[in-house]
Amino acid sequence: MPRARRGAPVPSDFELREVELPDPAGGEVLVRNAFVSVDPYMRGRMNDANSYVPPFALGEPLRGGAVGRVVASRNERWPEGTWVVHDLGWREAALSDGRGLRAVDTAVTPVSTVLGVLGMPGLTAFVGIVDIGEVKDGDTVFVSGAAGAVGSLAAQLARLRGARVIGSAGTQEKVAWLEELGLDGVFDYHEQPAREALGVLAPDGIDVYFDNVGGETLEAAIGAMRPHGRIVACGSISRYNATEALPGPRNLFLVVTRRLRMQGFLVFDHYDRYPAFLAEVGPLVATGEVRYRETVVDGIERAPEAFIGLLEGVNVGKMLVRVGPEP
Ligand code: NAP
Ligand code: FER
Repeated sequence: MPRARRGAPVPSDFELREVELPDPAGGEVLVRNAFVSVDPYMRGRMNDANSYVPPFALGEPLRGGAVGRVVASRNERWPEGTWVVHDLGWREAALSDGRGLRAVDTAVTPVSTVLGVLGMPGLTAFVGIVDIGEVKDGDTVFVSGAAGAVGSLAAQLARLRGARVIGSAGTQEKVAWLEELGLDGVFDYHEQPAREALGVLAPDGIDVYFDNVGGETLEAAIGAMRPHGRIVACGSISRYNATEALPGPRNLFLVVTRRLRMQGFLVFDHYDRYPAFLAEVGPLVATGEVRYRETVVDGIERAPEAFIGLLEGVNVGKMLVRVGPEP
């Protein structure tokens, strides 16, 4: 990435570079990627600001999730032919010292799923619904960004726990898919303000709000919360490209009067839940009881376009870039 960015990213923020990779040295493996991931958090890492992870370094490949096959190995733990998920990001091939690799089972579900419904976004949905939101039978749950990677699983997991689920998304195609998934109420936030839609779809209020977008939708959800409700603060994508600090929800005092709990979380703190998540959601995905969609863009040179598109809402489900052969 050649420069830090204010506002929406543009193609000239990115540069495609061809480099020769050396053969693996002792302990190293060469991974040929099939898919690289584009995720909303990457926008934050393009700012010149430190968080708990450093920003992307200028001139270096963008780090992030990717899945590929070990094609040359000098590391006994990761023999040639093994499929692995790793964090070396946007490239066709990567040299790894073996640290941070996780083996991928290619037998049951396509490898792409380890970056989406069975990967980081999936775990985010699981932790948010189960651990943070404590969704239970009879709850009314509202999920924004409901047709996205995180949101579409969050909505389905809430339904499977016996909740009545309302979802919002940004296009008619997404609304139609969410209706097909059996959500109890769906609206397009471009067509109808969230406050109005929630008044119609959840006239008795909501118990849990799974927030992927922030902004006006968050304010509307706070206004619709029932006493002792829980707000799962997962993301705030409506502000990721903002060039100045935005005002918070004007009705935040309702947190006090309605005794609400609003809790933020980062999935990186919850990888101890990965086995429980996979045990529950893996079989549901394999049988088709939980459904997922992916929007796939072909070619590493199109990763910037995929990322910019993700922030604009081009994707249904998980946004991925295919950069090499699948199993
Ligand atoms: P995603 O939902 O698959 O893709 C992003 C979607 O955001 C777009 O498709 C678009 O859909 C929507 N969007 C873009 N601009 C918007 C706006 N101004 N207002 C409302 N929606 C907008 O991405 P994801 O990976 O599943 O991530 C979803 C959210 O979870 C993001 O906020 C992300 O930062 C957060 N997240 C948090 C964690 C964590 O650890 N806390 C982990 C992963 C993801 P529409 O067409 O519906 O607008
Ligand atoms: C995300 C948005 C933000 C995310 C992580 C962050 C894993 C973390 C931001 C920070 O630490 O500043 O979607 O997903």
